[in-house]
Amino acid sequence: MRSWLNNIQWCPGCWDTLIIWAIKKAFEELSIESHRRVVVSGIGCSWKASQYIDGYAAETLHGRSLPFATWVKMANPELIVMAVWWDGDGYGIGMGHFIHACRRDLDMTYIVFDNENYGLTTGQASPTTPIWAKTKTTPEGNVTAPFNPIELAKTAGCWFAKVADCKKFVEMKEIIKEAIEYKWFSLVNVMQVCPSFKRW
Ligand SMILES: Cc1ncc(C[n+]2csc(CCOP(=O)(O)OP(=O)(O)O)c2C)c(N)n1
Ligand code: SF4
Ligand SMILES: [Mg+2]
Repeated sequence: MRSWLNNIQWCPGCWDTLIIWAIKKAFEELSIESHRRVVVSGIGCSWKASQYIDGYAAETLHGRSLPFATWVKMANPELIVMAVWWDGDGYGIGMGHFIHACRRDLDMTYIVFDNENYGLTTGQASPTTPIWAKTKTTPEGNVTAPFNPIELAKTAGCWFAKVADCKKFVEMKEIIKEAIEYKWFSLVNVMQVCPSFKRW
């Protein structure tokens, strides 16, 4: 059988691979077998993430993985449900779903691969692009301040909202494990390296 690493279709040097690896290790170390987990992805560079993680998987529409994941959890509360999203996906088009998922506070884990830009569509500004960063849609520098997803999550009712850094593998994996074990809605915003478009 070919390794999942041989199937990766991201740009050379993309750190998405490390995040997927950390999620896989987290499930493994928590002894959560593949038949008990469901990974739901949205649209962005990493939409194939759910294919690279053993277990049940669904690839949904841009901004729609949380409502889909909510439905899965409500249909079968025994399943360990994870939604994987990206900054444009989750904090742009999917923002309404994010806020309501925090408010509902169901037992699900929400991982955001935050590369601070729209990578799949080749580098436009996203809701987390830093001020003054130059992107395709902000050639003179971004004049709109990014918001803070952690503070927003807490305000909306989610009490497990943490930042992880994809360059610190062990720490990232431990935070993901903690999030999976947390019995309510948990957010892990992973700061992700995007060598193709994040130049700040
Ligand atoms: C409803 C809808 N609108 C727009 C798009 C086009 N689209 C695809 S990916 C994307 C943004 C991707 O950025 P992000 O969510 O941050 O993921 P990344 O590629 O950076 O990992 C957009 C706007 C789409 N697929 N569906
Ligand atoms: S655009 Fe960025 S996030 Fe997307 S695959 Fe390439 S390096 Fe990775
Ligand atoms: Mg992005």
